[in-house]
Amino acid sequence: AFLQAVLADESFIAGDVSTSFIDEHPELITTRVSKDRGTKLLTWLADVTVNQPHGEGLGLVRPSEKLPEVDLNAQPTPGSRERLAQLGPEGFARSLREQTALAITDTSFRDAHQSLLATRVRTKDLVDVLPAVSRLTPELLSLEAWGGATYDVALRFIGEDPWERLGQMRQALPNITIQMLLRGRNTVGYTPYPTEVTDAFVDEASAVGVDIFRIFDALNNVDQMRPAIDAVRQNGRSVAEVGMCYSGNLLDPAENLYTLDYYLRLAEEVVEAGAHIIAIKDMAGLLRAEAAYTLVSALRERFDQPVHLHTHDTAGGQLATLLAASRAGVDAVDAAAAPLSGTTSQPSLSALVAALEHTPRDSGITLDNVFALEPYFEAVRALYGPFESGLPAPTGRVYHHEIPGGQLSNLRQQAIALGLADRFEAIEDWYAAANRILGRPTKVTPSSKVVGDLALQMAAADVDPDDFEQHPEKYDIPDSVIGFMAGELGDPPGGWPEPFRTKILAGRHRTLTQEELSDTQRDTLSQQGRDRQVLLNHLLFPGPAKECEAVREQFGDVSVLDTRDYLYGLRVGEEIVVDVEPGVSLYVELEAMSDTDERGMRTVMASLNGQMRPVVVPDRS
Ligand code: 3PY
Ligand code: ZN
Repeated sequence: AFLQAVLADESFIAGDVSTSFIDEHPELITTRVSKDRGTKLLTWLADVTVNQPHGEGLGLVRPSEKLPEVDLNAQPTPGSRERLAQLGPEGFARSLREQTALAITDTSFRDAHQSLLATRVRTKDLVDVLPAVSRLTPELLSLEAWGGATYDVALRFIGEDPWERLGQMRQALPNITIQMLLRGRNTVGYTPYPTEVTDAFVDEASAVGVDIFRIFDALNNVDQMRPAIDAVRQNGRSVAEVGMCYSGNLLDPAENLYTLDYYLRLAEEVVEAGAHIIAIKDMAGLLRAEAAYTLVSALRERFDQPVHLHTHDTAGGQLATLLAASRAGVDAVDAAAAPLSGTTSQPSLSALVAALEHTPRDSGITLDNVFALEPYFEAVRALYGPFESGLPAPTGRVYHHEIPGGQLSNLRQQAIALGLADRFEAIEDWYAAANRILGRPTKVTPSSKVVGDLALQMAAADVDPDDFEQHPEKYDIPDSVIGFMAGELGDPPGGWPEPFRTKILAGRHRTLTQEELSDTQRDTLSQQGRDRQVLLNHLLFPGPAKECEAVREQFGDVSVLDTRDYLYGLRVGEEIVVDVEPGVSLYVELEAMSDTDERGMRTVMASLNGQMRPVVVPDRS
């Protein structure tokens, strides 16, 4: 009866339905809401509660309940951040090279969830644990916490502004450096941007919170990285870590491209371009233990810069690689919290810290403190279950197809979409064939996408790769492949595959038009602050930036919601507390839900700070 009364209520009936936004965003709900923040958030919660896009989320624990007990009144021990401020980037790199302890970067905040959970981990889950991390593991070299796909995904899928994420992480982590992954001239996108954009992006990222920039180019072309390296070096306070993407197996006598010599020559260019730190970026997890020993020994013998090793544990053996590199003198390595480690992610931080304990290269990190943080990350992983990549165990097939960690999980999802879920090994074979046909380029965003696009195209049409290579003119060719062959990503390390390239490009002309920046845009890019951040969002990801703003307009700042509520909605009788800002909380309780009416709508009765608020949402479930 109460529901009936509410349904008849004037104000409820007046809540008309806006359509234009919904036409573009059918995934979003249609009720027009009052402008107040609580009602907007309630609208999001009501929609998720009715439609359960990710299921009920039964039995899931809030990660905040799993935070270790830490005295938050105690100041965190000074760490790498203070060291960088004191020594400057050159001195910081020198001290890294001189220290005996193996330095460790924790990737749980970026690459680990990019590689396991489709980059979906939200700001709240990243920030809430940082006060504990800063006090329990202050010996970490850095937290890799920004860049790569996180920028795009925050705007596109999470309704979050990446700059706000960075600022919040910075505030919560005063003593450990924050590291980001920068795709050279592509910054955090998929195509090259003008130098002004790179400069502004790096300057803004550094001002808001990034200390160490790991820069790479998908084809190991140092010229493509130079603007980013220059931009990082320019401000005098940031560290330029320059990556060499690793492919093949340098110990294999049959390897004629990605040899030790190749990497030493590349390292020379990287150092000459101004790298403070040399990174080995093993994005697919191909670097075997003994090869790591050989490569790291040679790099440290020839160069003064510290060497930082990044790998993915796809085949399951990469702890051995980290330890072999450690014996060869590698200065720093990457690992992830155990619950977010393994397979397409990095090796386990606990296993690494334990392996080094009481050895000359003891990391200095307290093992008990590392595993004290694990229940939190375990709860986070469970919460994001719907975004799991579906790789249940290590796979040795990576040595054959060389698919990078992040892409392997993506491709599995794409295979499902193509109806080839039960033939993933065939997709892997097509990927390996595409790799060979395209001349064995290094494969990492965005060159990995080119190879993946070709593989999926051949898979969808069930093409014989040899016939494709001989007669590409007979087949549809993905745009990205034509662009790649036209040199849009630069020259690949092994040169161009001929006559394949000539056949592909015959009769096709592509002219890349790059939009000119306006004077106003240039002006905005020259000054640090919110306007510049918003402009960068729109320059890098025009569509997603608009979508994110539309989500904000309709639902408010959803980043304040707990992930369990954000993804799975409310349960009848349960009260949740939403801290919208320090000192301001909303108390929300779901009282009842109506059945679906003849218009396909359901009314969610919830109380907001004790007041009943009916919200009507379309039932799409
Ligand atoms: C990215 O570019 O996002 C990567 O993680 C590359 O390895
Ligand atoms: Zn990686």
